[in-house]
Amino acid sequence: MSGFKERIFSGAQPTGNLHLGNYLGAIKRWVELQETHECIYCVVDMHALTILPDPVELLKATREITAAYIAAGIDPKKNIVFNQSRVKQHAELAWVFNCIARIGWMNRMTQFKDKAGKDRENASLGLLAYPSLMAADILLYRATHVPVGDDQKQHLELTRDIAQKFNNDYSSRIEQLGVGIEMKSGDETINGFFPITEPMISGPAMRIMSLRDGTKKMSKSDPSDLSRINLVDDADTITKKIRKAKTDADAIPSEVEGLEGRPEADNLVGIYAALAGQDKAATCREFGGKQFSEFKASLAELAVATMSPITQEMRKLNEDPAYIDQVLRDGGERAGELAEKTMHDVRDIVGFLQN
Ligand code: AQP
Repeated sequence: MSGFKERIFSGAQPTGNLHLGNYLGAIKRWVELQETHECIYCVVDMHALTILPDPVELLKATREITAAYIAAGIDPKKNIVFNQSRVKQHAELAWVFNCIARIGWMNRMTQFKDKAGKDRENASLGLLAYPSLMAADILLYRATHVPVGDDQKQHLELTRDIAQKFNNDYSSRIEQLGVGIEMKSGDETINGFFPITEPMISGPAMRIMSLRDGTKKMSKSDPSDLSRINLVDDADTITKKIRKAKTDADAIPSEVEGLEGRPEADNLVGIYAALAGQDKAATCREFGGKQFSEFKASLAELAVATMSPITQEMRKLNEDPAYIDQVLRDGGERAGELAEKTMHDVRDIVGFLQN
């Protein structure tokens, strides 16, 4: 992307315990990216409100998720770690984007369709507008890259659509105020205010599936606790959940093509590969011909070795809420400064009087 300084933004919702899917699909990547990029990691508590959690649970989960970020290896001094609701400009920019985005775009979002279910008329307006707030989260910091799991791909495409439409709708004003940055749009070079953000979705853990059903995403809201490995699970629980994970009767294939049409096998091989930092083909070569009982024992051992230090650190951090609150306050202040810079220009661009 030309012109814009590379910056990472991502977040997770404090809607319950983080699980292995959140860790492998997102947080592990966030930790790696802090070595090379300026990163902003958010606990998106305003998004959590779309499912109306108990207020006391929301407060608790906000602190716990922050503890999980830090325990996983995110350095809150080097990066910005904060909770979304603290920086009011998220809501302010989301309103501007609500006036840019089209209802038809929102209605097409599969996450909205899944979460609203059959009774769409009764779903909250917040649930429908969720992707518009997500676009605001990202673009408030003019983030160029967003590392997320595969389930967020459609929302990121919509973020790009919103940025593009804003840049087009206000192109002459952006030029007149001199607040744009040159960037490529197809073959053309245009002067845009918001970057067209690149999603970062790759590797064997883009979409970790439920341990009980290889066709369903591993999710915080799955009623079965056996369907996921929570970051707070102890070694015995992790081992038990992997032992009970659904599989088929065949052995592990020696080549990755042998996983086709075998969702549960594909998922467990993918989890092993992501934990071991290899691809699925390497895992198939290592375990090809072995029975699941043997593979699951190795997978459990690797999962416990990877997760236990994080779980222990999380427990320690959870006993120090004052430290967590201080991290979020400090991160909120630094995020707020960046956010206000963007929002000040946005107010000028759209024509809000602010002097
Ligand atoms: N199963 C998954 N595999 C890979 N990545 C995943 N992510 C979520 N589930 C998986 C990624 O984790 C990041 C944070 O997710 P989130 O908490 O903001 O949202 P979510 O996708 O709504 O998570 P859940 O667990 O599925 O929550 P519920 O059940 O409440 O809907 C994101 O980058 C996401 O891609």
